[in-house]
Amino acid sequence: MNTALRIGGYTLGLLAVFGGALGIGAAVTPTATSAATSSPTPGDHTDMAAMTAAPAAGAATLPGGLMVSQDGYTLRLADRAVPAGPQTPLRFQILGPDGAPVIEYQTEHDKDLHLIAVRRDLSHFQHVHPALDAEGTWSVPLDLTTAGEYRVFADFTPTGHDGLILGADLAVPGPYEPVALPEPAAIAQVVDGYQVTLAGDLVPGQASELTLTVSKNGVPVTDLQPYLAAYGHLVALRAGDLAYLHVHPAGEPGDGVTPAGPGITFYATAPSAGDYRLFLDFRHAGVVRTAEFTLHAGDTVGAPTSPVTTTPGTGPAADTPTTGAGHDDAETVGHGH
Ligand SMILES: [Cu+2]
Repeated sequence: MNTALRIGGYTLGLLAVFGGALGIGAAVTPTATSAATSSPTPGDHTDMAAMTAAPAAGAATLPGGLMVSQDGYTLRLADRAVPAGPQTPLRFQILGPDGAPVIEYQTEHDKDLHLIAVRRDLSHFQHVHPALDAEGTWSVPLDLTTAGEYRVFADFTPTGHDGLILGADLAVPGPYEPVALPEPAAIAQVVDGYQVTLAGDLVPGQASELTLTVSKNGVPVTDLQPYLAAYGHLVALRAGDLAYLHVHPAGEPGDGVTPAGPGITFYATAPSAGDYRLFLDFRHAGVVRTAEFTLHAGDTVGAPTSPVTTTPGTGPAADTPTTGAGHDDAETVGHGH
């Protein structure tokens, strides 16, 4: 493919992304292309991908988790509101294009479906794995001790389809005080002497390398245990609308090159500048713990200043320690409920 065609094809893809149904060719210039993105390197597949993916590019570039229904699949919660409590059952179905509950899933990261629940102020994060019954209804208990507006995300791959992340609101009636988003910080203190340090910049619009380094009592942890087919599982949500970022780990346990710590590397794509909340689940000594960070996309993570606590630091009203909160693993650290 010559350069002109390459640029043309690439521009076409961008137009599909940015212009939606606008007529193609109206105001296309190569300059606009190069200004809008980094230029494709010779020989890569960016141009072809842009062309072939053009019809679906608009949908593909929308961040996950913002919609309750996408590509014919719908997340249907059994209840829009559930009572507060430490073990409140959540029941839901994934409805397929034919309107029937989906029963066949493709396993990703060791599970057929990952469920993330978080209060809309980005506190009270939980990552659990519901059970599926024969009728296609998923169920899992959630720790909804604290009232508020929650967002529930189902992260799954229907057999024969690309992965989807659908989101739905869940109300937990009762009085509550929203907590402010903690300031960006490069260090998260986790209970039991664990500390996690974040290095890397979240650059809007591109896969950004983030490395989270785990230590315990000041000693680097080099024997992390696989959790969900990785040495860590990272969820990143945009403050403001809880857009769910695409994140994938660099390497996996047993591939011969990925170390079991202390560093865990991910690639995360932030859809825009702004603030994001990151939740790292990692497993060590048989226990899954979570470290939380606020990261501002577009800026550099500064030198460590004052250590910032995770959930407990979000305010005196926060009653749930970050660590161990919300995992369904029996071995997870308990904390008073
Ligand atoms: Cu999961």
